[in-house]
Amino acid sequence: MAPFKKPEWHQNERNSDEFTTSVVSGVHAEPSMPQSKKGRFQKRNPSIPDIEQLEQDLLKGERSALARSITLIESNAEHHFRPAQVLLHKLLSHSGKSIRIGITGVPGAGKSTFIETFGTYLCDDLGLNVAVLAVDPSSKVSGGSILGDKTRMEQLSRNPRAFIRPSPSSGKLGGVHRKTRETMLLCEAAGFDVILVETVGVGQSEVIVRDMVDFFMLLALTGAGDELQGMKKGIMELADTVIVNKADGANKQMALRTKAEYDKILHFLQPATKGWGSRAFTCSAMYNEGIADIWQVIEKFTEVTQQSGVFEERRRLQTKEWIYSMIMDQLQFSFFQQPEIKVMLPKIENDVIAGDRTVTSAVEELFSLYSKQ
Ligand SMILES: Nc1nc2c(ncn2[C@@H]2O[C@H](COP(=O)(O)OP(=O)(O)OP(=O)(O)O)[C@@H](O)[C@H]2O)c(=O)[nH]1
Ligand SMILES: [Mg+2]
Repeated sequence: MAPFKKPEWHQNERNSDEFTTSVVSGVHAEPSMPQSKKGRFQKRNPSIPDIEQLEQDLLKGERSALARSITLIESNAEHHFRPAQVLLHKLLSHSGKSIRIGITGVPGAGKSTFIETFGTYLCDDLGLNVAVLAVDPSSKVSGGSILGDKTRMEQLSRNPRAFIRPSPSSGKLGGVHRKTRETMLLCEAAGFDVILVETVGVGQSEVIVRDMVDFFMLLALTGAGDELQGMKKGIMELADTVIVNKADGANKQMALRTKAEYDKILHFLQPATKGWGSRAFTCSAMYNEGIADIWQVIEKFTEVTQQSGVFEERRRLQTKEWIYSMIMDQLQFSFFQQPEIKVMLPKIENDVIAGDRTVTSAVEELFSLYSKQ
């Protein structure tokens, strides 16, 4: 078994912490809220956990505290929104110290099997703590989409160093995007070294995940040339590596040929990360072959991009982009929770549907009501 080695990014401070803190405190949180007010707030809402206790337990790495914190972040209940932001604000300075890895690929490419094998390797052979998250923008029902995956990650889900969380559902208090990013911060504060984010379902999840991770990998299948042609060039342009999975048994030779073809394509594409030449590799998630090599590629990537500053630069840009999506969330939240809007919206909606007024004038009236507040 390889000796435990803390990855280098543990020693690096995040430049963007300050940036994030100011946004969160400015828009959402009330870090200086007096004790008495907090007490009253909590009495009125018995479903809100004790935030300070939660913070302490989470920082100790307690799984139940992490799970409860994520539930709070994911909640679509209005009275959970602010306490969740207060908790995040408290934890921000403890976040940012993991490597965030996104994994995409067509259904059946072996993403879940790969995460099971790769995650187990990181936990057992390298002694790292691994959190697995999933992003499924189409998910409307909480916890639905990855339940099947938990059974595919049976070994990993029992590993004391691993934590697996299903994709959150979207809701009016912010989409999957915000919830997954915030969950990532919570996992980091709880001491996770590696965060694996699997894209679930087909759609725009690849772009969403690319925007929240440091390293993005595309898991591919062996296939004939035309299959490769059919592959969306856009997705290959996002990938820091292409891994041809299922390189085992009779499929192995074909996998090596496919890898060579991907290498040729990658060579001509704009690099996904400045200063990093994306390359293709093969592996067998099922038979645990080529897995350690992939980790070495990720370590090399981290080393190269941290030295060049590209790593931090990407995180800064991602944080900046996050600000805008949080502003949208907050605007939406404050609009729909305003009492006058709540009263007027159904009435105006009916008028529009009945053909008594135009959508534009209806929205204009709602916004003038909103801006009077
Ligand atoms: N031979 C072989 N089979 C594999 C390998 N990896 C995965 N499989 C099989 O491929 C099938 C799909 O694997 P999953 O891990 O569920 O794939 P996925 O990409 O997560 O699929 P979705 O979640 O549906 O998008 C399963 O039957 C796996 O057992 C591998 O390395 N070799
Ligand atoms: Mg899967």
